[in-house]
Amino acid sequence: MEKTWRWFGPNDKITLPMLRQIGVEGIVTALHHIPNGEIWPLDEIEKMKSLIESHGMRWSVVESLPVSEAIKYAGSERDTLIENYKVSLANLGKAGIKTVCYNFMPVLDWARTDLESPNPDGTTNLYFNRAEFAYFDICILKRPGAAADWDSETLDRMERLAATMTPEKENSLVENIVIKTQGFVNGNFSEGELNPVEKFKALLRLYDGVDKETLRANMKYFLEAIMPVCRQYGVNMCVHPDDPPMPVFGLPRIVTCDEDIEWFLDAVPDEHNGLTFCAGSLSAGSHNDVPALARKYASRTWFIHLRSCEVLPNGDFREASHLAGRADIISLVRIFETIKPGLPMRVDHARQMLGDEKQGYNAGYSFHGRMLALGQVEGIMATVAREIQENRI
Ligand code: DNO
Repeated sequence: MEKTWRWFGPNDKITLPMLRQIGVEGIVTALHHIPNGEIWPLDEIEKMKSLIESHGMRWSVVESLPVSEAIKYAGSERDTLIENYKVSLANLGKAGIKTVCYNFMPVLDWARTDLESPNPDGTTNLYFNRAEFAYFDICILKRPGAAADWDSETLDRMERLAATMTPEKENSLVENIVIKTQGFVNGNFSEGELNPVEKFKALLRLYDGVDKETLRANMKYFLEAIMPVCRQYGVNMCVHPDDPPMPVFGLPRIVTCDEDIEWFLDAVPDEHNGLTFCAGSLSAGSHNDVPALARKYASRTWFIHLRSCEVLPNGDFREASHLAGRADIISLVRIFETIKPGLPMRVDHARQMLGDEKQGYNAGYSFHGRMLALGQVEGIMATVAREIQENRI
């Protein structure tokens, strides 16, 4: 696997020289300054590429070239937006950047309720609390019919939580779900948003009447439209699984499990239509056997996210260490290195430790925590390389 790292561009407090020192080979980034839906000009792409190369690394993967909401819900501007997307893909292909990660999640890119959940050793990590998420859905958004989407155990927990809620706690829940996890990856929301809840509701309304079948049809429409450009320039698209891998806010989700992955790969059976194997998102669903999915879909995978979740008996999930949790990263490295060696891989959502929490890094993108995780994964990679060399696997 190629050791890559998600870097948020020249404003990232973690600099390219720092990444070079810790053994990163490839950079995963995007032109974050270009608004969603607009064309990525070739000269801007070349500028970013040269900057990365001047520090002895390469621009391995684009994460993300965002798919605008109107493409997902099939708004009137969809075809114009797809044309822009195709030009950006062609420009990336001309510059030699051939792996593009995107997602097809309506409204919300990923979701957590707590971004600094404390561990006994003094580190913190991300956490998804079902009762808090249900509270946001039912009591803050006041989404019609929301209660019917939650199980009785979660609703009981939510009632108990409601009794202890304060305006400050409500506010931080909104910040975590709508702003802090979204602002840096999703053009829908930004820091300092005046009325995030109203904006969120307006976005949800765009999906009125869009069910799973419709969203699937819209994804197929998008993929079929861009495949000719991908073939012409050798660009590999890799969709990121939905995080968490289950429906939220009554919105359909279409990349959550084996059947979903099989569906979108078969719907557009072109090798350029592939998967970002995000072990973390997939392991957050107790329905997913992550190593089995890796074995089945390695050949259509173009990019790997290594992290691992632990699902608790009440359905909450937390990010585990990269050596623990449901993902079984040791098996995943064996599977990918034997079936499709050399894919770009980045560690993801590591803990905050040793002062990370004071740096204001994007949620899930600490420095020390990710560096430790990368070291752990490097150890696994070296062990697996030896196993392969000695014909032991
Ligand atoms: C969160 C990330 C996602 C991912 C996008 C890809 O930490 O894994 O934001 O980059 O969903 O489009």
